[in-house]
Amino acid sequence: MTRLKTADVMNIPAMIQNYDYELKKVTGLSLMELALEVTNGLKYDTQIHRTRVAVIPVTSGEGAINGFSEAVQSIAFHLGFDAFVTKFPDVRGLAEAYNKKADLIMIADDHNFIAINLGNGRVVNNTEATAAGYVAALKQMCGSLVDQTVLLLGAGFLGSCAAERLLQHGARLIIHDLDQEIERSLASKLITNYGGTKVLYGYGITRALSMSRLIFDASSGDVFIHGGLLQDNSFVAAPGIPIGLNEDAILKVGTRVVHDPLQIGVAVMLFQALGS
Ligand code: 2YJ
Repeated sequence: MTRLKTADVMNIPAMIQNYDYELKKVTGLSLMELALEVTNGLKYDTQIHRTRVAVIPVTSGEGAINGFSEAVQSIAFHLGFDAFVTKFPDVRGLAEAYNKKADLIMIADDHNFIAINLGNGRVVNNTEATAAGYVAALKQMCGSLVDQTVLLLGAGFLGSCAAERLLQHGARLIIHDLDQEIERSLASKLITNYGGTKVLYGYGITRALSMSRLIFDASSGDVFIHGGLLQDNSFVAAPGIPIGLNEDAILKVGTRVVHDPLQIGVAVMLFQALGS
């Protein structure tokens, strides 16, 4: 899992309105509408304004990331939550969150980023929420995933969460990972449940790209897709950091791409934690 850097998150608070405007242009849905789409059944209501969200900085491992907690808070605030960053990190921050009557806690170390709803006990994991949000974004961009071939880049935890969701939406998957053993292992697991016509693997990146107009980039490796390999009219959902497209490919895909460091994942976490 890629560790976020200050440069990835520092502009999120200042740019959140603009980000949402662009997201709506690309997917037809605002950040809130996308998160509500994932948590179908949940309705927006004034409960959000009454929900106090405490973001607690964590210094363990590689330490707090300057700007991370403020970025998470700004996303929650933008969505209408009553969000604050605790003055203290770690266990003192947890005590502060309880003392200040937080309803929902957001907390991340180097391995896990979770939301905990103290009222209903729900715990939501950022990776699962991010996968769900980006699958919804890809579906929105291209209309429907039913019988569409999606190239899934990266067969780690993010990729495997996305794979389940993509298959549940009726897509056919081509799985690609630089590590062939990881690729084979995810594909075999999915084939058991969804069948061999729905899950393909072992094609190599060039052939896989020639077969797929839709790309879900859950990789966190080096840039490896060049513009020449992308089909015309491709759609890319890229939660992986950094994005696996080089400059040519980014130019070619134009506005048909969704990629951010935190916004979609955090929005979906918040709404999934609220529950229906
Ligand atoms: O509180 C802090 O500032 C830090 N402990 C935050 C650590 C953030 N964690 C990561 O960057 C992890 N790799 C998980 C990020 C998930 C984004 N999809």
